[in-house]
Amino acid sequence: TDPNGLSFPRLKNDCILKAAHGQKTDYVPVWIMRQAGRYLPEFRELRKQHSFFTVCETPELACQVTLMPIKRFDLDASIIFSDILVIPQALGMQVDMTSEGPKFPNPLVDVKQACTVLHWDVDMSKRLDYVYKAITLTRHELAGKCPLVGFSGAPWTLMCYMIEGGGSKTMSKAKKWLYQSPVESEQFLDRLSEKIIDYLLNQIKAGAQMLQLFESNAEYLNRSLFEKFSYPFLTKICQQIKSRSCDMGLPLIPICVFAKGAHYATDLLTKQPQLMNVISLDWTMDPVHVRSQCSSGVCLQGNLDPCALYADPEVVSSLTRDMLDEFGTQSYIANLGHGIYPDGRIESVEAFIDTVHKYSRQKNNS
Ligand code: 1CP
Repeated sequence: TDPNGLSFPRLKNDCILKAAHGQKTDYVPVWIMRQAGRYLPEFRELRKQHSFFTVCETPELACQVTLMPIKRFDLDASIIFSDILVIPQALGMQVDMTSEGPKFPNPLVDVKQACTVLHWDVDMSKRLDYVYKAITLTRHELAGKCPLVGFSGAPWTLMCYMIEGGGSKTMSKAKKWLYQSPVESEQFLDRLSEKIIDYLLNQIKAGAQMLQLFESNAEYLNRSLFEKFSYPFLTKICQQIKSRSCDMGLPLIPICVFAKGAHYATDLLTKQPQLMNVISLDWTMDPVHVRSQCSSGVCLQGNLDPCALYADPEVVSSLTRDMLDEFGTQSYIANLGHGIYPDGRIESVEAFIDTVHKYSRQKNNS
């Protein structure tokens, strides 16, 4: 029985949690960012009937989609079906999901407006209730097959979407805030952090067994901007989650940070293993180099190029073995170096997962 009275089926596969805590595992655990997505025909079929946010907001549908990859593949984690943009929505922003990705018809204009127009007093425990319900339902439906990962966008990445109104090649509008109004930007990021902390604690309460923070837009920063506008908030979020989980009698679960493109800061990211238990590397980062900088106790995650899944299964297996040779087989979670693309090949996904399991067992036994 978890705290807060929820009782869930017994967990049968805790391999990823062991790896995240730096404990010895018999094999390398594996999951795939965006594993419940458009590369799955059953997902595309379901999306014909329901809009993206209807799926997110309907616990039964979110649960059904979360389980799709688990039914097909031998994965060591599931990740709740949702999106990082539910936080801007909760703060009162309209988000439309188009075929080209998310679009905000009314992005934030300036710092002053952001303070007045957003619903900062929103109660995250109520407003995003559908996410927590989906998590609790999915924990039951998983029947202990593997742990359930919860997630949130990190403050800088959410700020980018809220200002740019969608994807951008440069993030120049969002970066303008950082250079023109650094103090107000920090205040804005801090307020977002508070909302994220609240959101993630509610996910733990609902049954999340590991968390991932997506700082997908770290690639638009450099070390000095990252030190000011991202790292302090990632640290604060992890610190607060750990200490408040403790105070609230919630389980102390591992946190994974994915700061895409943060080459310039892998030393910072890997120096607080008690806060940031897992550091996820994107597909351009060198595992051997990052390992050499790591404090002991840090678990690394990643980082096969999502495009490698376009290759034939034998080639994928060979690339996966090379990746395991570089990362090693302990304190390691295999994954892609970013989310899987809509045209990723199913047979290549199978080859990836199968090779991680077989080759890591073989290496551990030799
Ligand atoms: O029409 C559709 O079905 C839309 C495709 C889609 C899906 C399947 C979007 C739109 N979001 C999702 C689900 C999603 N998004 C998950 C679900 C769980 C899983 O991994 O299986 C997760 C974890 C996310 C996280 C997310 N959303 C991130 C962080 C990860 C990353 O890729 O860097 C980001 C940046 C988003 C925004 C977003 N939502 C959707 C798209 C296409 C995007 C990216 C847009 C862009 O490129 O800027």
